[in-house]
This record gives sequence, C-alpha cells and structure tokens, in this order.
Amino acid sequence: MTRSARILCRVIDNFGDAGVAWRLARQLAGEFGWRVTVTIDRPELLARFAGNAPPPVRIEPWPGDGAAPAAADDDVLVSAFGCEPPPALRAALAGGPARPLWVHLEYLSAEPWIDGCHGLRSIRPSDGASEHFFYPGFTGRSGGLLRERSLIERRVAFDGSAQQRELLARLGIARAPEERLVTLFCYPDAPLGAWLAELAQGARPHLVVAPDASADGALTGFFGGRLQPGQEAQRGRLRVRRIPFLSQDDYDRLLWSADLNFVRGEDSWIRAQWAARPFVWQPYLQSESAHHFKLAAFLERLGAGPQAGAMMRAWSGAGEIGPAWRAFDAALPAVEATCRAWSEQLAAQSDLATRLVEFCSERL
Ligand code: TRH
Repeated sequence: MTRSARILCRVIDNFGDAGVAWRLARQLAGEFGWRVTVTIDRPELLARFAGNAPPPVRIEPWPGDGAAPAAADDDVLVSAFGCEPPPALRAALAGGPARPLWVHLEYLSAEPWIDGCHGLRSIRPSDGASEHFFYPGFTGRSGGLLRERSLIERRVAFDGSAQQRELLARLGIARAPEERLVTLFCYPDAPLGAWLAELAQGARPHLVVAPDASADGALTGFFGGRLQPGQEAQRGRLRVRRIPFLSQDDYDRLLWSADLNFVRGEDSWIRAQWAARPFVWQPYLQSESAHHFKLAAFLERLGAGPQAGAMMRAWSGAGEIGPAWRAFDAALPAVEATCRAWSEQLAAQSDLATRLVEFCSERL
C-alpha cells in the first residue's frame, strides 16, 4: 500500500536535524515508495545535502503566520526532534484521529533508558491528541539507526574503485605514501589547535581534510589566515586541506575513504559507524554535562578500549588532548578492528526506516 508521510523539521542550529530528516525522507520515498513531504524552516539546507541529485520528495517551507495551513491528510506525521506542528495541523490532531499517526522522531542516544521509552504513546490532556515516541538506538528494542538498504554493499564496492579515485581527485586529495588521511567535522570547543600541534610534530605525516562547515576559527588561528575551500596549508608533518561542504552522498564516500574520521552530533556520528573506520565522536554540547553521559553510554557499548575512550573524552573537553592523542594513535590498529566489528554487528540489525514503516503499519 502506498502510504504518505509529512516530516516536520525546524532547525535549531547546525545541520543535524535537517540532515536526519532528509535521509529519512529519501529512504521512505526511495525504498518504501511512500509519498513524502518535508515541511522545513530552512529548505536551502536540503539542497546542500542533495547536491545535484533531484529531490525524490516534496519540500515545503514552514508555513508563516497567516499562510495556508498544511493539510492534515497524510497517513503519518513525523515531528522531528520535538518540533511542534504548525497551528492548523496541530489543531487537526485534537481528539487523536487514526490518521495522521503522529510520531515524534527523537534524538539518538546510547543510554539504556531509550529501550524502555521507544514506542510509548501519550495523550495530550489539553485536547486528546495522541503522540507516539520513536527513539533511534543501538539495540533491537529501540528504533534503530538510519541505514539505506544497499549502503554497506555500496561502501565495499567503492573501496579502491575508479569512483573513489574520481572523488578524491575532484576534491584535490592526493595522499603521500604513509600519510594518514583524516576527515574533520567538529564543534568550536574541540581542542583543535593543541591537536593540530601534536600532528605537526608527530612521527607520521597526516593529511587532515576539513569540509567548509566547521573548525574555521581554530584553523585560522593555527595557520594565521583563513583557508578557503580548495586551499591547503602545511606545518611540520601536518597538511590541512579545506574542501567545500559536500552533498551527503559525497560526505559518506569521503568517510569511507579516510583512515580516521572526526565526527559530531548525530548524523555524521552514525555515518562514521557505517564507514567501519576508526572515528572520534564529539557529542553536541548540552547543559549539566549531559553530553558526557551520552558519550560514556556510547563508549560502553562500543567497547573500543581505554585509549579511544580517553581520546573522545578529551576531544569533548574532559582530559588533556596531547597524551590522549598519542595513546590513541598507538592503539589505532586495535581501534580499527573494533570499529569494523561494531559496524558489522550494527548492520546485522534492521534499520530505522524499516522499523518506522513497521511501527506505523501496525498502528494505522
Ligand atoms: O551539524 P550537527 O552538529 O548537528 C547537530 C546534531 O544533530 C545534534 O544532535 C543536534 O542537536 C544539533 O545539530 C542541533 O552534526 P550532524 O548531526 O553530524 O549533522 C551534520 C549533517 O551534515 C549530516 O547530515 C552530514 C551533513 N554533512 C554533509 O552533508 N556534508 C558535509 O560536508 C558535512 C561536513 C556534513
């Protein structure tokens, strides 16, 4: 049966909310044949994620005051990350109609309480609207992780292919022998300057590739001038190359091509796990150190050893980066094996879109 869904997304800051909404929309449309509309307050972000590929879904700007209300005639209404529907649409949910099924897509966390909350329903006392809570997660009892159907096969085929050489050439990435290729996507509070200094003095050469979306202040401070996309700077054994912000598909392929990926937030974090390469995750900064609890919960599940733990904690502001990096650097072969096994273990589970489709079908 062809279902229809509307995904609502209001961007708080950064790219993650829109990035997750976009991946889910693409997958529901492309793999499950759903008719999908994304209602979003920053539609221009979706164009950046899509690159040159035509969007397989309808994109609608968030309705402004007095604008025509979005219709409530879809089978499923997905509120991404706590976003409240526009007033007219919200009013249509009063009394808890069978359609649209109102589902909150929550933030990803590795914390154990996720499993107990996934799938719960609640009735709004004010008007009887019925909302369902869908929690992404790392276990079979959660909502799972976004992973397109052929993603792993595509990654394996890409490794060493002409397409990989073409992508790296297009981005001007030419790795010298022995040079470690690292991708960098982080928040401004990462101890980037101190880490770059470690790499500049290190025994092994590093090529750090930084999409034009983060690390601006620290890179400018370190090299004494702003690096424009396509430009490169060198200090000691370190080269840093600025590249443009990539489409999501190209960003995935870049992660598949690197020896080590620095990722952040939610969506790039998941993609680094599908890359099956070592990664350093920086959780989104939250009040009362909630991000450190999230990191601890994830490290416990990942089981990548004390060096990976110390590195991710130091990268997130808890610990000294110099010693953490040196120990992590020495442990990388073991971390690599763990990340590969972790990725395989996760890929053996069903993915988020499949679980969401089942979840909705059972309730519609
Ligand atoms: O941008 P983020 O920091 O987003 C965050 C998180 O989602 C966080 O949980 C949320 O609370 C906060 O926003 C508001 O990091 P994230 O989640 O990795 O999203 C980045 C998106 O950008 C992801 O979809 C990948 C995409 N991307 C590209 O498409 N091209 C690129 O070159 C890069 C660097 C990223």
